[in-house]
Amino acid sequence: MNPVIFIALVAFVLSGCSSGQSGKSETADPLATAETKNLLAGLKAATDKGIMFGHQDDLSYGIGWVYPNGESDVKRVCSDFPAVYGMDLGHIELEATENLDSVPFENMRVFAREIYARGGVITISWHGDNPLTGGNAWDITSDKVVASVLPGGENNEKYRKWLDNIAAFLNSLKDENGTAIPVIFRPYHEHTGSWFWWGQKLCTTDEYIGLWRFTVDYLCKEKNIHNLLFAYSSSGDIANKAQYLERYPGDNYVDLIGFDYYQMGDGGNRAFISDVSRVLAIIEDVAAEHNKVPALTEAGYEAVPDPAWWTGTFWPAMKDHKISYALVWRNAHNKPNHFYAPYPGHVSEKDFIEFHDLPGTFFQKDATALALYR
Ligand code: BMA
Repeated sequence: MNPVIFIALVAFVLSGCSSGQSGKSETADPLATAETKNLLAGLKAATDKGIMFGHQDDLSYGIGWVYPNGESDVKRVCSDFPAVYGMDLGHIELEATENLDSVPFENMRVFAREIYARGGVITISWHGDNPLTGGNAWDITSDKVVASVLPGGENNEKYRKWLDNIAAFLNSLKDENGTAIPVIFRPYHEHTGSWFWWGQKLCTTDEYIGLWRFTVDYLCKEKNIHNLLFAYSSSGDIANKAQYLERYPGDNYVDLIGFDYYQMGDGGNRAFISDVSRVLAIIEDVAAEHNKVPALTEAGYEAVPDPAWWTGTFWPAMKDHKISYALVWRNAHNKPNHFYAPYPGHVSEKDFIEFHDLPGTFFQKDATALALYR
């Protein structure tokens, strides 16, 4: 054989026979929709350009307003929506009409359409109740909960029904043409800590991995949901790669990897910068080795009492890293001082506008320009 043809053939075979990006954007769900695959590729490519800003429940409520009376605290401050929008499915398992933070699931459906139409990114977590005790996600009175929902466990049937509710909701996220809206699903987060029923001390490694794989397989294979990317995210207490990967369910079950980290108390700015930066370096490494997309899946400083926190602490913690997004937690409207993004009149308002204007931060207008779904 002509050596040139031979080399070309070998290269073709090694690239997985694809004409595209050598399988570089393979989703955990091989049957993921084209838009979902494009989103993963788009997120990956965008890490070279900047970091998207995200906010939990951004469109649902804020300081002094509840949908539909307002729109977004972030937009009120910097005239731009976030690029990433967090939502939570807690209580959908109970067939409630509102989630655990009083957001009607019906509203989330409307928001998802709006967000997708303008090219924003949706990430959904699940603070699901404790299926064994009937308590909430933070009920850690038993270490038998995960085992009880796995196949052979007494709550497996119940858990399947819970996932049916999750599947029905995810399946209902459609644009006006009936196209499924892609979502980054982030269940069983902060599992390296022990404050949720799926946490480190509440189940074994095999049980956690079993829970993750069962959930992904059930949604993708049994319920045929194909608009999901899966995000694996630990808590911030990560010392090294081995610890981060101890309960990693495998490359075929994960698309994004991240961790959650909050600044607590005064004077914690330096610790926030050094800890976040150190753990980001760990997950960037893991992401490179496993071909996943890294992100700071939750972060913040409750009530942001530092007027220069955005450009003085938040940005320095991540600016030297190539991550997809950093999402701050919700601006509760009925829980005093429980907010993580500024609102008009807040002490960090001016600094947040500067943060928005940095070339390396992406908000909605930038995300729209990135055309992540095409
Ligand atoms: C926590 C707090 C709670 C909320 C939960 C799930 O961090 O914000 O008030 O219920 O997240 O969103």
